[in-house]
Amino acid sequence: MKEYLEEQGRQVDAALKESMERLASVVGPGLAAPVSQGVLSGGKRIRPILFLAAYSETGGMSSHAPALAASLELIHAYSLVHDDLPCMDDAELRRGEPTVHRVHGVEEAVLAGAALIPAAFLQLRWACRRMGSTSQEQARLVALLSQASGAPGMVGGQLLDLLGEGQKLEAEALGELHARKTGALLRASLEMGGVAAGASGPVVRALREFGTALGLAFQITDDVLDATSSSATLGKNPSDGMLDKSTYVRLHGVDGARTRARETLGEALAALDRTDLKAPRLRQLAMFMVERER
Ligand code: GRG
Repeated sequence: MKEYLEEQGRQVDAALKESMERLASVVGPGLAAPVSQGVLSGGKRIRPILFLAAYSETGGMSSHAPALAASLELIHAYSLVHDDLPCMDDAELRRGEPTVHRVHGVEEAVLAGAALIPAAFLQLRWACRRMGSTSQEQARLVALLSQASGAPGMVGGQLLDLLGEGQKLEAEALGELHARKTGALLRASLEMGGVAAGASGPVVRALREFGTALGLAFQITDDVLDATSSSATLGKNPSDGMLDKSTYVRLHGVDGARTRARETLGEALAALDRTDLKAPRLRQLAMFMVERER
């Protein structure tokens, strides 16, 4: 698994570097540095890796798939740059380094994050052309990425998160918040893998169900890590307690949240069991996402 993650990560990083070179030539030196820091500062690359696993395990064969996968990481990178801003989580550290606004300034970080959103869609279009995707596939991919990243997904989830600070959210409200804030982009990574590979409707639906449960399991694990890990391991300062956020650890305790994460992982795997999709890599990735240490 370690070698697989490293190899997939290298392919994604190569596609991201190429994407950053193209972007640097249009954004100019003032924004190239903060944009690059946001994108190329490491991270697990879990969304593009999920895309690539779903793509290959549903029959996709194009060597340009990492370029399409990169579009998901560009959206993820923008969300982290903006999430760290003083008006959001006001974070000092991300991936073991000072955050983009601490290094380059708040205005530059706002603009760098904003530049990454259209860049992600241009990256998607660029990759689709190289992969020979049909116009119908391209339209579905654009719709999936838009819904996952916009108000119905990540941005709407972030609003629920801000509104929920200082309140005790119950399981249902917390579930909706995370299904949108974190779950939507993870789920879209899987669905987009299936769509790009030309997978059948039932297979894409199974990926969607798998992604829905996996997104939740990933977030519960995130809450456990925030409550139990150090800044050195996480590469960021644990912040849920300080920001008075509702979390699964608050609802169930650390052990209860760990149990809930494993149960939800079981629900994710069961969604794959209901199809004839064996998908060993997706299963391994799902287990890694719940057992991870950072
Ligand atoms: C528009 C100003 C403005 C703000 C919006 C959209 C948004 C900011 C924030 C989205 C919230 C968000 C950052 C969700 C993701 C939560 C999460 C679990 C992040 C960590 O993901 P990992 O563990 O991180 O994959 P790495 O570093 O490995 O990439």
